Amino acid sequence: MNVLLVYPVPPPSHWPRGRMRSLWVPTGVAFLAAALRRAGHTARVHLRNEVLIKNGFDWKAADAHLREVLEEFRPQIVGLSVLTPAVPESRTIARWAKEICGERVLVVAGGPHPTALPERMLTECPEIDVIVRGEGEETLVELAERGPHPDVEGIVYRDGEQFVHAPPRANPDDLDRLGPPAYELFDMGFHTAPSPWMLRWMRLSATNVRTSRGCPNRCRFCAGHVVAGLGVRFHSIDYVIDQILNAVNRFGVEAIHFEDDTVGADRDRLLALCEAISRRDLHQRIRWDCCLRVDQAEPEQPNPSALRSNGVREYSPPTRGDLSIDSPAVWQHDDIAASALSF
Ligand code: B12
Ligand code: SF4
Repeated sequence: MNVLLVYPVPPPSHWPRGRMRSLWVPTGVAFLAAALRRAGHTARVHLRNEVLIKNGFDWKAADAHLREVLEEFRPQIVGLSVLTPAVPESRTIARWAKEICGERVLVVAGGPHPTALPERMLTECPEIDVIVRGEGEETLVELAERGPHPDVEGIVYRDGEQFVHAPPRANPDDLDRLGPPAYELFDMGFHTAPSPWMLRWMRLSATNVRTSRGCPNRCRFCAGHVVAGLGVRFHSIDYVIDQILNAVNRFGVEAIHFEDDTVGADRDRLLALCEAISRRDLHQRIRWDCCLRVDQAEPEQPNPSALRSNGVREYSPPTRGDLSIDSPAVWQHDDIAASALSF
């Protein structure tokens, strides 16, 4: 089956400080594509932000390009990965999919927004047929095989005027078996182009690697748990080292951003990761950075010098450092942003 995975882009009003510059490989899409390929399907990915960055933000050309991909690839399934600000664009893309590929194309939406509000998303976007809630690798593969059915765990869909909620699907514990991400479907030259936005303000060739899913905390503003659920699940250290080696040897990166929700969830495991990086001499070859919760960044926890000698570019104890505030409402205020950065 041909499956087109589309990553819609939020409107410019939601781009941090008015600029779209993300070079991240979207991990969810990359894992979904890998699962589909393992199951024998033909997957393609289409990242709207990438197309826009590459064509100088010519929206008309970007729209025409996606419509051409739909014409030419003729997917049986179009999967949309949806964040709340990208809902209007997701609806437009779902409409194009139906117009171009016919009513029989199955339009599926997953990601934080549909997971949180499945009925609302189906009501607001009548061209979307099915919602996948939570982590979607297993659900999407089963959906491709069986179509919408009340036994396909993790889906919500319409049946006439009613919504059918299949039983929820537990997020997988064994993360290694879901990887590696389907890098072969991405333009990795684009994603690893030297950029100051991957590792704070250093113009390095870098990529994002995920070592875990989920977080043990519940910060009030954060929707991370909506998809990942309670607690944290880890990739094995061997898997992470393989991913770093792959990024260094295959893509030639100089730096890694560990994109976990919070790498400090388990201090001993973070130190074990540092040791494994040193054992393979990777600390001589790459720089890396990551996000910790502020209260995990006490000077002695984990030992900053252990991290620094391990290739960490920036370690910021709470008394002098980089306070991460993940809220557009806050970042719109330059004075707060500036004081956060010099905190
Ligand atoms: C890494 C990250 C980023 C990175 C990289 C984003 C990227 N391109 O991948 C950066 C820093 C660039 C970023 C930017 C933004 N982000 Co962000 N980001 C995250 C973070 C921390 C992790 C996402 C991730 O990789 N998860 C791991 C993978 C495995 O999970 P996943 O992506 O959710 O995908 C799984 C499922 O959702 C599902 N799924 C996803 N899509 C689909 C599609 C289909 C068809 C199916 C079947 C299933 C499915 O299956 C996937 C595999 O299991 C989350 C927090 C979180 N923990 O979710 C916030 C989060 C997703 N971001 C958020 C926001 C708001 C943004 C921005 C809009 C912020 C802004 N104003 O700029 C931008 C938008 C970027 C864009 N789309 O262009 C919000 C979304 C909230 C919401 N209501 O939708 C979150 C939840 C954080 C929060 N504030 O709570 N982000
Ligand atoms: S520590 Fe980070 S990922 Fe965890 S709940 Fe807080 S903001 Fe979300």
